[in-house]
Amino acid sequence: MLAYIGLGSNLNNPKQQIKDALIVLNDTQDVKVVALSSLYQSPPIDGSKQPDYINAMCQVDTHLTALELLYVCQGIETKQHRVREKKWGARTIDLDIIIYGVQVIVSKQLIVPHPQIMNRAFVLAPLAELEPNLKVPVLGPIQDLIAKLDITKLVKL
Ligand code: A4P
Ligand code: MG
Repeated sequence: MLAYIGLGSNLNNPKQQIKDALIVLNDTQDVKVVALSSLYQSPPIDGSKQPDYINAMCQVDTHLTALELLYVCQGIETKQHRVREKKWGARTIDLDIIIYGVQVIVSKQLIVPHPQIMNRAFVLAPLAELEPNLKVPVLGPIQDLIAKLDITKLVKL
Protein backbone atom coordinates (compact mmCIF):
# COMPACT_ATOMS: atom_id res chain seq x y z
CA MET A 1 0.00 0.00 0.00
CA LEU A 2 1.24 3.51 -0.78
CA ALA A 3 0.61 6.10 1.91
CA TYR A 4 1.60 9.69 2.57
CA ILE A 5 2.82 10.88 5.94
CA GLY A 6 3.16 14.57 6.76
CA LEU A 7 5.92 15.61 9.13
CA GLY A 8 6.08 18.86 11.09
CA SER A 9 8.31 20.34 13.78
CA ASN A 10 8.93 23.71 15.36
CA LEU A 11 11.16 22.90 18.34
CA ASN A 12 14.70 21.65 19.05
CA ASN A 13 16.24 21.81 15.56
CA PRO A 14 13.20 21.03 13.38
CA LYS A 15 15.16 19.94 10.31
CA GLN A 16 17.08 17.38 12.36
CA GLN A 17 13.84 16.20 14.01
CA ILE A 18 12.35 15.50 10.59
CA LYS A 19 15.51 13.74 9.42
CA ASP A 20 15.60 11.56 12.55
CA ALA A 21 11.92 10.64 12.19
CA LEU A 22 12.43 9.62 8.55
CA ILE A 23 15.34 7.37 9.46
CA VAL A 24 13.31 5.54 12.10
CA LEU A 25 10.29 5.32 9.79
CA ASN A 26 12.40 3.80 7.01
CA ASP A 27 14.02 1.38 9.46
CA THR A 28 10.62 0.10 10.58
CA GLN A 29 9.78 -3.41 9.43
CA ASP A 30 7.34 -3.41 6.49
CA VAL A 31 7.75 0.33 5.91
CA LYS A 32 9.92 1.86 3.18
CA VAL A 33 10.17 5.59 2.57
CA VAL A 34 10.06 5.81 -1.22
CA ALA A 35 9.79 9.57 -1.82
CA LEU A 36 10.46 12.74 0.11
CA SER A 37 9.41 16.32 -0.62
CA SER A 38 11.44 19.46 -0.06
CA LEU A 39 11.24 21.12 3.34
CA TYR A 40 8.78 24.00 3.73
CA GLN A 41 8.71 26.76 6.33
CA SER A 42 5.59 28.58 7.53
CA PRO A 43 4.17 30.33 10.58
CA PRO A 44 1.80 28.39 12.88
CA ILE A 45 -1.68 28.18 11.34
CA ASP A 46 -3.49 29.54 14.36
CA GLY A 47 -1.32 32.67 14.40
CA SER A 48 -0.15 31.93 17.95
CA LYS A 49 3.26 33.00 19.21
CA GLN A 50 5.39 29.96 18.45
CA PRO A 51 8.43 29.42 16.24
CA ASP A 52 7.82 28.82 12.53
CA TYR A 53 7.23 25.23 11.51
CA ILE A 54 9.25 23.11 9.15
CA ASN A 55 7.08 20.62 7.23
CA ALA A 56 7.71 17.86 4.72
CA MET A 57 5.79 15.02 3.11
CA CYS A 58 6.96 11.49 2.52
CA GLN A 59 5.52 8.62 0.56
CA VAL A 60 5.83 5.20 2.14
CA ASP A 61 5.31 1.75 0.72
CA THR A 62 3.97 -0.40 3.52
CA HIS A 63 2.43 -3.72 4.42
CA LEU A 64 1.10 -2.29 7.67
CA THR A 65 -2.55 -1.41 8.12
CA ALA A 66 -3.37 2.27 8.51
CA LEU A 67 -3.83 1.81 12.25
CA GLU A 68 -0.51 -0.03 12.59
CA LEU A 69 1.13 2.79 10.67
CA LEU A 70 -0.44 5.32 13.07
CA TYR A 71 1.05 3.44 16.02
CA VAL A 72 4.47 3.53 14.34
CA CYS A 73 4.10 7.31 13.88
CA GLN A 74 3.06 7.78 17.50
CA GLY A 75 6.01 5.66 18.65
CA ILE A 76 8.38 7.96 16.75
CA GLU A 77 6.72 11.01 18.32
CA THR A 78 7.21 9.54 21.77
CA LYS A 79 10.81 8.58 21.04
CA GLN A 80 11.56 12.14 19.99
CA HIS A 81 10.24 13.38 23.31
CA ARG A 82 7.15 14.97 22.04
CA VAL A 83 5.12 16.25 24.96
CA ARG A 84 1.42 16.60 24.27
CA GLU A 85 0.51 19.82 26.00
CA LYS A 86 -2.22 21.50 24.10
CA LYS A 87 -3.83 20.99 20.74
CA TRP A 88 -1.87 22.87 18.08
CA GLY A 89 0.88 23.70 20.57
CA ALA A 90 4.58 23.77 19.65
CA ARG A 91 6.07 20.31 19.16
CA THR A 92 9.35 18.54 18.48
CA ILE A 93 7.71 16.30 15.90
CA ASP A 94 4.26 15.54 14.54
CA LEU A 95 3.56 12.73 12.10
CA ASP A 96 0.13 12.63 10.53
CA ILE A 97 -1.17 10.05 8.09
CA ILE A 98 -2.44 12.18 5.25
CA ILE A 99 -3.49 9.51 2.76
CA TYR A 100 -3.53 5.72 2.90
CA GLY A 101 -4.04 4.37 -0.62
CA VAL A 102 -7.60 5.06 -1.68
CA GLN A 103 -8.98 4.12 1.72
CA VAL A 104 -11.44 6.34 3.52
CA ILE A 105 -11.27 5.76 7.26
CA VAL A 106 -13.35 7.39 9.95
CA SER A 107 -12.75 5.89 13.36
CA LYS A 108 -12.13 7.17 16.85
CA GLN A 109 -8.36 6.91 16.47
CA LEU A 110 -7.87 7.65 12.82
CA ILE A 111 -9.41 9.78 10.10
CA VAL A 112 -8.00 9.39 6.58
CA PRO A 113 -7.65 11.41 4.42
CA HIS A 114 -6.50 13.71 7.22
CA PRO A 115 -9.47 15.97 8.04
CA GLN A 116 -7.54 19.27 7.87
CA ILE A 117 -5.82 18.67 4.56
CA MET A 118 -7.91 21.16 2.54
CA ASN A 119 -7.01 24.01 4.91
CA ARG A 120 -3.27 23.47 5.00
CA ALA A 121 -0.83 24.74 2.41
CA PHE A 122 2.04 23.11 4.32
CA VAL A 123 0.41 19.71 3.66
CA LEU A 124 -0.89 20.21 0.12
CA ALA A 125 2.19 21.90 -1.39
CA PRO A 126 4.68 19.16 -0.50
CA LEU A 127 2.09 16.52 -1.42
CA ALA A 128 1.61 18.12 -4.84
CA GLU A 129 5.36 18.27 -5.27
CA LEU A 130 5.45 14.46 -4.94
CA GLU A 131 2.24 13.76 -6.87
CA PRO A 132 1.05 16.70 -9.00
CA ASN A 133 -1.84 14.73 -10.50
CA LEU A 134 -3.03 13.16 -7.28
CA LYS A 135 -6.75 12.70 -6.76
CA VAL A 136 -7.30 12.90 -3.03
CA PRO A 137 -9.93 10.38 -1.93
CA VAL A 138 -13.24 12.17 -1.26
CA LEU A 139 -11.75 15.64 -1.86
CA GLY A 140 -10.68 15.46 -5.51
CA PRO A 141 -7.73 16.77 -7.57
CA ILE A 142 -4.94 18.22 -5.46
CA GLN A 143 -4.44 21.17 -7.80
CA ASP A 144 -8.07 22.25 -7.24
CA LEU A 145 -7.53 22.10 -3.47
CA ILE A 146 -4.33 24.16 -3.66
CA ALA A 147 -5.97 26.78 -5.86
CA LYS A 148 -8.36 27.59 -3.00
CA LEU A 149 -5.58 28.17 -0.47
CA ASP A 150 -3.36 31.11 0.44
CA ILE A 151 0.17 29.83 -0.12
CA THR A 152 1.93 33.18 0.23
CA LYS A 153 3.27 32.44 3.73
CA LEU A 154 4.76 29.11 2.73
CA VAL A 155 8.44 29.13 1.84
CA LYS A 156 10.03 26.21 0.04
CA LEU A 157 13.53 25.76 1.46
N1 A4P B 1 -5.73 11.13 14.46
C1 A4P B 1 -6.87 11.05 13.71
N2 A4P B 1 -6.59 10.99 12.42
C2 A4P B 1 -5.24 11.03 12.31
C3 A4P B 1 -4.35 10.98 11.19
N3 A4P B 1 -4.80 10.89 9.91
N4 A4P B 1 -3.01 11.03 11.44
C4 A4P B 1 -5.74 11.21 15.92
C5 A4P B 1 -2.54 11.12 12.71
N5 A4P B 1 -3.35 11.16 13.82
C6 A4P B 1 -4.68 11.12 13.61
O1 A4P B 1 -3.20 13.87 17.35
C7 A4P B 1 -4.40 13.73 18.06
C8 A4P B 1 -5.08 12.46 17.66
O2 A4P B 1 -5.43 12.52 16.30
C9 A4P B 1 -4.24 11.21 17.77
O3 A4P B 1 -4.41 10.60 19.01
C10 A4P B 1 -4.73 10.31 16.63
O4 A4P B 1 -5.42 9.16 17.12
P1 A4P B 1 -1.94 14.43 18.04
O5 A4P B 1 -0.83 14.41 17.04
O6 A4P B 1 -1.74 13.77 19.33
O7 A4P B 1 -2.41 15.90 18.44
P2 A4P B 1 -2.14 17.23 17.68
O8 A4P B 1 -0.91 17.12 16.86
O9 A4P B 1 -2.21 18.34 18.67
O10 A4P B 1 -3.34 17.30 16.75
P3 A4P B 1 -3.19 17.31 15.25
O11 A4P B 1 -4.58 17.36 14.71
O12 A4P B 1 -2.25 16.28 14.70
O13 A4P B 1 -2.47 18.69 15.12
P4 A4P B 1 -2.20 19.23 13.77
O14 A4P B 1 -3.50 19.35 13.10
O15 A4P B 1 -1.14 18.50 13.09
O16 A4P B 1 -1.74 20.69 14.15
N6 A4P B 1 1.40 25.17 11.56
C11 A4P B 1 2.28 24.91 10.57
N7 A4P B 1 2.72 25.91 9.78
N8 A4P B 1 2.75 23.64 10.38
C12 A4P B 1 2.32 22.58 11.17
O17 A4P B 1 2.77 21.45 10.98
N9 A4P B 1 0.90 21.85 12.98
C13 A4P B 1 0.04 22.10 13.93
C14 A4P B 1 -0.49 20.97 14.68
C15 A4P B 1 -0.44 23.46 14.20
N10 A4P B 1 0.08 24.44 13.32
C16 A4P B 1 0.95 24.17 12.35
C17 A4P B 1 1.38 22.84 12.19
MG1 MG C 1 -0.71 14.90 14.87
